[in-house]
Amino acid sequence: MRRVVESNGRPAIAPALIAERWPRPHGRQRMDVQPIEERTMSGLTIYGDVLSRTDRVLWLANELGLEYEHRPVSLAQGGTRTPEMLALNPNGHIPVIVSDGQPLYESMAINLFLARKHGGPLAPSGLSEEAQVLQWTFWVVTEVEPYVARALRNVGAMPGDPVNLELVAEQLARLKPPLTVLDDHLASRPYLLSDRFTVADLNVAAVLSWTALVGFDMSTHSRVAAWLTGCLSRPSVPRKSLPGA
Ligand SMILES: N[C@@H](CCC(=O)N[C@@H](CS)C(=O)NCC(=O)O)C(=O)O
Repeated sequence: MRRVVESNGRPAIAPALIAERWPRPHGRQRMDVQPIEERTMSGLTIYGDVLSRTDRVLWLANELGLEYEHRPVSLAQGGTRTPEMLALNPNGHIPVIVSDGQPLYESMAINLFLARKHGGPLAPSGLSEEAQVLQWTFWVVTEVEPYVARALRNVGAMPGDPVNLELVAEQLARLKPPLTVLDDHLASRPYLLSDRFTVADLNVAAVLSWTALVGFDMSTHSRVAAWLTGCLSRPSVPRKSLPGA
């Protein structure tokens, strides 16, 4: 099988190969993941599978050097709808964290909260940087993530999901205008805010990390491609194990 492996070890797959890569019917084990290194303790518990938006929270926690307990929640087995999980997030979604006894959901809110709480170079310093972090985070969830998510839902990656490669191609085409905005922005700076990696880069890169799995051709956005490769090569990025990878 033709397969490109990104420098971070993730496979990049063309849409035409997706049906081959994730043939139907799916076995549950196809979405199983190798747990990332679990560390005992703590004031922070992260609920959710690495093959979900939980990846961005795990990445941030690793990046901040936090000790945490990771509790995988299986999407395939309805793990988000158990009484325990619904008590933490009545929407029935992951990720969820409990930080010093306080439950919190919404992946980007979690990341902004943790960055702010723990500070350091990842966090915005001052109001202007905070505004930019918010701008890029809202930007990626509104201008980019809906298309990536719709594409992912139509490549048959999850049991019961449709395979509609025409729809996938349509969603990928919609990604081009926002990615051109990002590409232009990166023409004059190495990272979104300036010259250091921040939670803004992490939030945007975490969403864009999924584009490789739906076959988006990033070569037309070379600055984004280089920046994304750099972000996803950081040792703190949680490893995902995909079928056959
Ligand atoms: N806006 C939410 C979306 C959360 C979400 O939709 N999570 C998905 C996994 S990526 C989920 O839990 N799906 C399970 C379900 O809908 O039953 C966030 O960013 O946290």
